[in-house]
Amino acid sequence: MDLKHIRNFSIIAHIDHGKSTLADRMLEITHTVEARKMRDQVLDSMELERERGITIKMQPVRMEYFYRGPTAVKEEKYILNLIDTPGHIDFSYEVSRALKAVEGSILLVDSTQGVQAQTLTTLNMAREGGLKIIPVLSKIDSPLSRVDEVKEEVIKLLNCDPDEVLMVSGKTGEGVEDLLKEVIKRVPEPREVVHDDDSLRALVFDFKYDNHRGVIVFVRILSGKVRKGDSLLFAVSKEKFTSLEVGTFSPEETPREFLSSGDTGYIVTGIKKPGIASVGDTITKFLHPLEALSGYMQPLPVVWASVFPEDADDFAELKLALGKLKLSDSAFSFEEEASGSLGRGFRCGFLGMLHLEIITERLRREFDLELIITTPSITYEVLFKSSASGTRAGKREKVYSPYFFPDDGDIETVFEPWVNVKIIAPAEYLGGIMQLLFDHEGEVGETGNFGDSRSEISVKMPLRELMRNFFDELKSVSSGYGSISYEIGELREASVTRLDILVADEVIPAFSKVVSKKRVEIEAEKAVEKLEQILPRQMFNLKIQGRALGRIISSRSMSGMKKDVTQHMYGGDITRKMKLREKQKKGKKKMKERGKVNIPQDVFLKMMRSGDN
Ligand SMILES: Nc1nc2c(ncn2[C@@H]2O[C@H](COP(=O)(O)OP(=O)(O)OP(=O)(O)O)[C@@H](O)[C@H]2O)c(=O)[nH]1
Ligand SMILES: [Mg+2]
Repeated sequence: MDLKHIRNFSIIAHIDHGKSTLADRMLEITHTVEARKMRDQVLDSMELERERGITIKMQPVRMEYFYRGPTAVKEEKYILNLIDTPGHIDFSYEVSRALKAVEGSILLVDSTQGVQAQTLTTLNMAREGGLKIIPVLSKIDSPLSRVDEVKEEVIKLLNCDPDEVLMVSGKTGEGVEDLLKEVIKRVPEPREVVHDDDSLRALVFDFKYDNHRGVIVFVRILSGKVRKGDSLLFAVSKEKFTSLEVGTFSPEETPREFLSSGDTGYIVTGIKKPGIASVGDTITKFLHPLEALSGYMQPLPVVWASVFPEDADDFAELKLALGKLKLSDSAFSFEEEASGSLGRGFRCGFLGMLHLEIITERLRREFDLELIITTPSITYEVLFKSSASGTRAGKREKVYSPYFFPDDGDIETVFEPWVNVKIIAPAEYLGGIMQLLFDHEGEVGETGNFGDSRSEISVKMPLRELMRNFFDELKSVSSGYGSISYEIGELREASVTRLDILVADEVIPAFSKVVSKKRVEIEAEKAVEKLEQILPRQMFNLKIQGRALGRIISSRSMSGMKKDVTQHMYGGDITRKMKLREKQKKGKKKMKERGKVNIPQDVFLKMMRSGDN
């Protein structure tokens, strides 16, 4: 295919503005997906994406479209390589990577909602990449659509001509075919630097892992050609491999004879070791190595949580599972960690609470491991008193895990990251939002109008407070209309302390938490109450307590009960009953090893989730 007939573009937008639904219609118009395989948001193929109705991972797809250009004598075939991206802020690393693989981007704005915080963030990313931006209003079929008003917002935002703004409905398909034509007209064709086949340069913008075929890298070919059987080299990791297959996305992997300059596709590497393929690396021919292109910045995790196997024997299996997850999610990172009482485990870094939830859910579903997951936390920097015990005296250290957060007496100063937040919301909710910001220690900066009826608020607040369920609370005080974007800012001094939770007089390290000193009583009460509700009743009475600053500040007692695990099985299979009793025995053994109370895995998951408060 000559470059003139290739277009690479993405769709970017705030969450739920209709990207994947618009992509559905494009796939239909171009006959990319057979009618019988079509379903809503067909590009959202992960089970979790379908359940939650959101896109988590970017998804490339190759479409063919016949179009007669202004100077053409007949219709010609165009290859349209689309990358659908997620809109949730936790997954914006996906967006930034997708944008390096395209020349243009559809900026979709929901005409019932208007420009939102992530519209601005993704637009900035596209601008930084020098991409051609096509502004499009979505959901114009909806009775709630405010086309004129939102169009004005978009024109102001982009400083563009009114004619440049297109309109579509992903529901009815209106305007979608015109949009495809505009993509061909407005998005520049791919540039090619070198022509000969051996000067292969393929940018790795994503990858996934296949148990049989190893790592499959998603590439944008910037120059040269690649075939099955080629001997290739990762320019950065310097690892050699042979391509087992090359192909394009339709959207499932479809083998092709070769990929060449301008194409978006995949290469099957056969590599099964983790740590070799990384996003941002460049693939070249082994015999004609070229310099790597500029890659991607590794994103900095925002929240951390540690994961331990319930059974120490599962450690190796857990390590393997995390390695595999990392091979399908390059934003995820983990490191080995040992905590006296929880044994050996891993400290994991996430880009936000939703990212954390998705990864832990995948661990549970895809790998069938019994895990202990600690309360998520941001990182603090602690300056230890010179009188502090041990080797840390006088030092300044990062603390990732609440259970390693030192006792008050050892701390000289604690520093914590602040974030610069932007909120866009209808003006009538401003009062409620200001109260919420006050509750979350926000420092309100500039407040201005955004369009006719909305406000834009700049705020600085501790990252700790942003992670304390701020997103959900903002949604609820603004009836769902408030949107938010943020970036990590400076470090400031913090007034925080460690809150421990004790069950039957033993500290459960996974439940320890770093909280604002001002809120320590409320947080202790909340944690104890929640645990009382979700902890299964034991066979004996037990106390649940919250302890901080050297004293017990909250307490509950749970009465015990006698339990026969087989009592709910009427008659039935005696071997199954025996098995259950065996299991119970094993469970009891574990209880002894781990202390007096056996805490099931879902209790850790529930305690971890902020939304379940
Ligand atoms: N009325 C109407 N609803 C739409 C239209 N397009 C999408 N929706 C609805 O809007 C919701 C979000 O649609 P998606 O296509 O998943 O949005 P998205 O931008 O891909 O969402 P994320 O990928 O999670 O950011 C769904 O409930 C859709 O049914 C449209 O053109 N008209
Ligand atoms: Mg989507």
